[in-house]
Amino acid sequence: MNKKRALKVSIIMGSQSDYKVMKLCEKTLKSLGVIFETKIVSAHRTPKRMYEYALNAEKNNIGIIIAGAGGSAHLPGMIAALTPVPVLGVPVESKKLKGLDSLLSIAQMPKGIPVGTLAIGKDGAINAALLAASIIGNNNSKIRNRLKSWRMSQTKSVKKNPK
Ligand code: RP5
Repeated sequence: MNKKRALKVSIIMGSQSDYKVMKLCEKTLKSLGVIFETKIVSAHRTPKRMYEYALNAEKNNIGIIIAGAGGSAHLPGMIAALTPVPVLGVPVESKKLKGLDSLLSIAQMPKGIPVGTLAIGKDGAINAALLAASIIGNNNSKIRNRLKSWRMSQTKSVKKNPK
């Protein structure tokens, strides 16, 4: 790992079709000024790409990986097995089982290889980005302060009355 450069967040997804959900990670990280990259890496369809990506994650200055996948969602767990870089998993909604398959595939990791699992779909994608920013904020006061402001505006946006 290159200590002089700021650690980036790496957003990966199993398919182009996941991007409609995972682009919310990009939008959220952008709004907080967090450096990120985005790639398609599939555990099943591009296993060699996945292996190379995970083995080079530390060297490529990646501080947190956000991995989105749907259905039999092995990507986050396989990546976590190949690198010590922390992995946050976003279960993408699947056509047949509405993402319950994705959620269970990502959350039910055996002890020893953790994946921090977020909610299914768009909420999970946004929260993965917020969580990544809050972890990076431990060593980056600018990001920490932007996250505090983000939360303050969220609080202000909640009306007192429903009408
Ligand atoms: C998974 O299969 C992907 O993460 C995606 O959510 C799902 C369906 O992929 P496509 O058939 O849309 O390419 O690997």
